[in-house]
Amino acid sequence: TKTYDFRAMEANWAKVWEDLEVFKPKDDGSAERRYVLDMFPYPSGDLHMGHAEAFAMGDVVARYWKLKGYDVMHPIGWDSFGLPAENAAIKRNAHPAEWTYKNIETQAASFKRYAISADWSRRLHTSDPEYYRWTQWLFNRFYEKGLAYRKNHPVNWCPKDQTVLANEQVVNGACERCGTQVTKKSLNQWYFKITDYADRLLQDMEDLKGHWPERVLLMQKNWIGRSEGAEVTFSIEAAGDKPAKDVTVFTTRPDTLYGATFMVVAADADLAGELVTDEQRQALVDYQEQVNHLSEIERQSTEREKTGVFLGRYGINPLSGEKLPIWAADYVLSDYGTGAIMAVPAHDQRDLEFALAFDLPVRVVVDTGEEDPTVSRTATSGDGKLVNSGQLDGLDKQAAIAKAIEIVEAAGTGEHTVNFRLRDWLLSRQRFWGTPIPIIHCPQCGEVPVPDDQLPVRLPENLRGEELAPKGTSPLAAAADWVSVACPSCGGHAKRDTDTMDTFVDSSWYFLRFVSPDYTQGPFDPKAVRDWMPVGQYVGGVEHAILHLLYSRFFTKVIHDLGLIDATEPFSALLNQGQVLNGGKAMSKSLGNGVDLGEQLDEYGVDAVRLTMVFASPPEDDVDWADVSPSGSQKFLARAWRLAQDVASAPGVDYTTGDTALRQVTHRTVHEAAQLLDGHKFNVVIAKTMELVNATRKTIDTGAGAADPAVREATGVVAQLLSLFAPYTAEDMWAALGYEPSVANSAWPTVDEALLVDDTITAVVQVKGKVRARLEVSVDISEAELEAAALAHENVVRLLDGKAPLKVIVRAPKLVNVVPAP
Ligand code: ANZ
Ligand code: ZN
Repeated sequence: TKTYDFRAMEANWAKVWEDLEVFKPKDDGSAERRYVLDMFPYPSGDLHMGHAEAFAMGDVVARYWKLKGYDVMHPIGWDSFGLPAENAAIKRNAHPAEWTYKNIETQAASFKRYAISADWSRRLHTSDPEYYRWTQWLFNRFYEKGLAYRKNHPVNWCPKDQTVLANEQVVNGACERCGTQVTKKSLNQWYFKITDYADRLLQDMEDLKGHWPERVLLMQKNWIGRSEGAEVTFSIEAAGDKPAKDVTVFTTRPDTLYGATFMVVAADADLAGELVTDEQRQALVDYQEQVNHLSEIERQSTEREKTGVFLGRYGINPLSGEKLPIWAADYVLSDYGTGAIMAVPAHDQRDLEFALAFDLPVRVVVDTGEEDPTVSRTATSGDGKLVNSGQLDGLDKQAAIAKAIEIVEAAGTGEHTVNFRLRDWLLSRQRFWGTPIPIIHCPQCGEVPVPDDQLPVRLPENLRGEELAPKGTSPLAAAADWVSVACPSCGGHAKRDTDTMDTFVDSSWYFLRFVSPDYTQGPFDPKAVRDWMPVGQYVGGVEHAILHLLYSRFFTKVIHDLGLIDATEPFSALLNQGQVLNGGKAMSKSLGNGVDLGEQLDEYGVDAVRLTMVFASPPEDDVDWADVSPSGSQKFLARAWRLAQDVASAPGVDYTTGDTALRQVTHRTVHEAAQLLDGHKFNVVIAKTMELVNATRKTIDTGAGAADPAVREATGVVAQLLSLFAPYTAEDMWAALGYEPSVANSAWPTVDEALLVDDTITAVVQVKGKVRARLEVSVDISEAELEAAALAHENVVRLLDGKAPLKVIVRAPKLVNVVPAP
């Protein structure tokens, strides 16, 4: 007898699928189209356990939908620009493309072995000129709409490494790599105006509710950070030769205006320098120097002691007329709100800490019934009655907010405003391995976009190793031949922009390219987009909950507004798979608990590894590899596979003559599996499949026997269900049952409702008081279902003779009494 040999199966079926192009969508409108997408991989070395999990989950959905009869598109490609390739190239004196494309080939081979049901004909790489040509084309459209612009922005700068540092790379004010004190440097950089879309990005999340994980929606909401409040203007008294001036603050709590005891402006805002008196100027300059060494993260840390300097000036509270000293401090950010605040220490914790540190007054204006903040060192932010607040006294918080806004609006000293935490998207990178920004800087004409018919602006191919290292400017600046170019507008000497785009730009529209990856008339074929978008199921890690998803949503909206697509959201449903852990901890080199995917596949086979991933827990949960048993999965698969070897009836046999008990298990399994799969309870489907395997084995060994039609039916269903999780084993079973490949092309089994009925009862149907029919029904049949079944019975139909009954009395599940019309 044959034995379960996963290696032979893998060698055999992978090739058959490829030859048959099983997973290429028909794309002819003969079936409803559905688009399943896994977040595309970054080509860092070979696939790892994390890929194995994520792609196993996405594949369940793609294969399930295909069995259900949808025309499924499930493409694959690579997010292939980015730093690791560049760093590897610098180290090896090579070009980043070499490392990148070598890794892509390795991963592609692994994905094929892993039996992802991908349409390989749609493969794309964001670092291909054929792809980034259209990334640049889209940049041009954004530019025309005023959605791509340049501005100066201070960046964290390491003077020794001559490089820009991300906030995360600044540790205690020093460069993470070399320990040098970090400074701020102003660079002219490109931005996308995502803030123009803040409201829509927030609003449209309503439609994603129930289809996206709640926590992702919450993270996006917080990131967008809509705040309602007021801008209130304080007039600043003249001091010495400094004239009077207005300063506007943003507050979400205008009700606390009477509790303001000082004002604070961001230490790094120009305003601080404009306000400061001559006596205080040196103190401010020293303080600014100190603040310069901090990253944004450090500045916002609540752990740090509050620091600041008095600017020597006073502002007048527009409500109370009180004089408030003005300070500069780093806990107020220059790029949020107006960069200036009124400080209300009794009701704002940061202000309270500052007040306590500099001995400034604390005045309670909302009586929350809690302890005095000066004593408890805790600001109170809850509701209560307003006190010490003139015309606001006695109101509660909400009413006082409304009243205060009314007052300042009437006086012309303030207005209701909405503020967003979301910042514009800084897309410039001073790095080599990315999409070049298609702009030419001309001394005569200024910024000139590279004309569409001259795209792509290709990366130079002659740079190697150290030439790619950042030197304070983009490495592209060193490629003199490349930089120097004729101005498209006047023909004079001009220079290319030397920044490349954040790789998040590449991944913000790749789902649109997949619908027509070879299209040359534009970034995508409009018809194909209409046919396929939006993505019906997107699958990927929660680490992309904010940026990638927000940027993709932004791109989709802009492209919609350009009139290029109908969709306004890219992904109608999102599934975040969990992580693969080992021993309860994320796998890492330093912990030495990494598990090599290749070794697992060699030892247990692709199917056993995939089944283990999916069986371990619901897809959203983490999988701890220390707690699972790929060898157990392998044993189960062998057991399932043996059923197909034992089936002793021929294809085409009449299942209805088979063993009812087994048929009931089979049909119930199919029925439940569909519901479970729709609800992403993949692990439970596997458990149900295991039960079906057991029931089938029992029928073969001690019941109706291997020749019973029910055994063939059940085994076919096992193969179909397993095709979602263990495609090689499933295909081999399908072949053993005598069917043509591929099981993936078979149809989802039709459920015979009668076999779902668990406990049945005989219901009596009376017409005019006489028993006219008996129905076998479920004990829990509803009144409506029973009535419908009774009225559909041929005897009842005949007696009613086409007329509606006068009355139907239903006593489910036992009796229906039909009173015909006279
Ligand atoms: C007075 C006040 C009283 C405030 C109170 C809060 C509580 P969100 O909700 O995040 O929008 N703020 C305004 N601009 C700021 C800036 N550039 N940097 C740091 N803090 C700033 O926060 C709005 C509140 O944060 C504003 O309301 C302001 O403090 C502060 F009981 O004004 B509030
Ligand atoms: Zn010019």
